[in-house]
Order: sequence, then structure tokens, then C-alpha cells
Amino acid sequence: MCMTDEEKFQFDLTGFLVRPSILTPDEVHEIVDQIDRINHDPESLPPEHRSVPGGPSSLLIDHPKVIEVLHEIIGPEIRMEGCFSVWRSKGEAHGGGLHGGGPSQIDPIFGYRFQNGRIHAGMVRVVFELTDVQERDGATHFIPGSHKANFQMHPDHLSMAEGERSRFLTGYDCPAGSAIFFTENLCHVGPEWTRDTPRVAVLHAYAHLATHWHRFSVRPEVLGSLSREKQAYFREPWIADFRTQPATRNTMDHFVDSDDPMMRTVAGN
Ligand SMILES: O=C(O)CCC(=O)C(=O)O
Ligand SMILES: [Fe+2]
Repeated sequence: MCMTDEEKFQFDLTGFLVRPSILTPDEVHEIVDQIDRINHDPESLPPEHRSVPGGPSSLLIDHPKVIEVLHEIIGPEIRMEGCFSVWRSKGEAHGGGLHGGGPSQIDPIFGYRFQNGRIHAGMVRVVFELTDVQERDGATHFIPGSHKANFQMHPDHLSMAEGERSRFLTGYDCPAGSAIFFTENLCHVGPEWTRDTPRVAVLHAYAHLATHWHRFSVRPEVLGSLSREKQAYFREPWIADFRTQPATRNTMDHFVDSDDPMMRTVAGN
């Protein structure tokens, strides 16, 4: 466990955390090239590299600097819920505006709690920024602390119109290859991108092993190309099988050593 006390303090206080430069320039370059081809020349890639988390981007699934944080803020047994890549040109946005935050927590499955001396976050997103980002560029922005807000988000703090933005709205500066963690219950937005060069990023969602929120969408050819250790992040969402004695725990090690199935692949496959 290498998340520092200061990082835990930051994540608990604000609902997000930036870990700068966890990827090497070569790793960044390879993944940017893959996302460029996915968007502009998919035929130049083998089928199992044509979407994330396949190919070069598969190193993000279980990057140690990410997993050590997730173990601290979700728990020791986690799954990867889903992922997508972004090639966002000037003027494009994630859409939907500021969302999340407040007591209703979108759904209790996203709940943020602190109990028994540790953080229990529900779904956690990890944004891998693959270009240098300045706050003004328009990468993901947050209303810090809103993951623990006791009132619903006030409409005065939900506008993204120029001059009407909440004074609490906060982004980040970071070098290419950084990871940004945030609890899905934090009020956040993927605003309009303002820079001439595109935002290239990969967004993952992780959750506790017992839950599954997103309908599974990893392509079968992508899943099939991953090592069993990486496939383990997509194992079925269950904790224990009580038909055996002792009960079988659905740990990473159990999955890797067994022939247990992965999560069913995309509907229809
Ligand atoms: O595009 C972004 O920066 C944020 C995306 C987002 O809101 C999400 O994936 O939940
Ligand atoms: Fe979101």
C-alpha cells in the first residue's frame, strides 16, 4: 500500500486525486498512436487492438500506481467496470453537464463512505491523460467536496456558461501520462475542450468485486487477447461460492488458477 496519508487526505477532502506522470513517454506515445488509429485508421490495427482496453492500452488495466490507490479507496477485491477512449477536438464535450454529487449519490451503489478508519468509495473513475493538460483546456472538472454534500447540488453551481460557473469548479494541470482518480459520486463534468490540439485520454471505471453497474461492453476479441491476470479484472461479480467447503472466494488468484468464466461478453456474443 503506497498511497500516502496526504493523498488519502486529499481524496477524502475533495473527492479526487491527481497522480502525475505515472506512465513513461514511450507508453504514452504508444497508446496515443493506438487511439489515433482507432479513430482515424482502425484497419491499420489488428482487431484486438481496435478498442480499449486492448493492445498498448491494456497496460492501464492493472498499472501498479493505479491499483494501489484503488485497493485503498475501494477495497482489496476490485473489478474493472468498463472503459472508453477519448479523442476530443476543440468544441467537443462529454455532454450532459455537471452530474453526480449530493446525498442522493445518483444511486447508493456510488456511495462514498468513511468507516472504521478507511475510505469506502463506490465506483471510481480513473482518467489517464495522454497529453499535457492545463486547467483552462477543459479536461474533467469537479466541484470538490460534493461527494459528501448533504444538500442536493444547488442549481447556481451547475451552470457551465461562461461567467456563470461555480467558483468551486476545479480542474487540474498535469503532464501527459498522469492518472486522475475521482469517485463517481463527486459532481463532475467533461466540459467543452478549448485547445486546438485534441484531448487524448482513456477513462476507466472500477468498482467493488460484488457490483456491476455498466452493461459489459468489452469486445470478445479484445478480452480474449488479454493475459489471464488482466482478464481477472473482468471476472464475474461474486464474492464467495458457498457450495464448496470451505467457501470458494472469487479472488484474483482463484480466477487466474481456475477455468472460471469471465463476465459474459457483449450481448449477442
Ligand atoms: O469526459 C470527461 O472528462 C468526463 C467524463 C465523465 O463524466 C464520465 O465518464 O463519467
Ligand atoms: Fe461522469
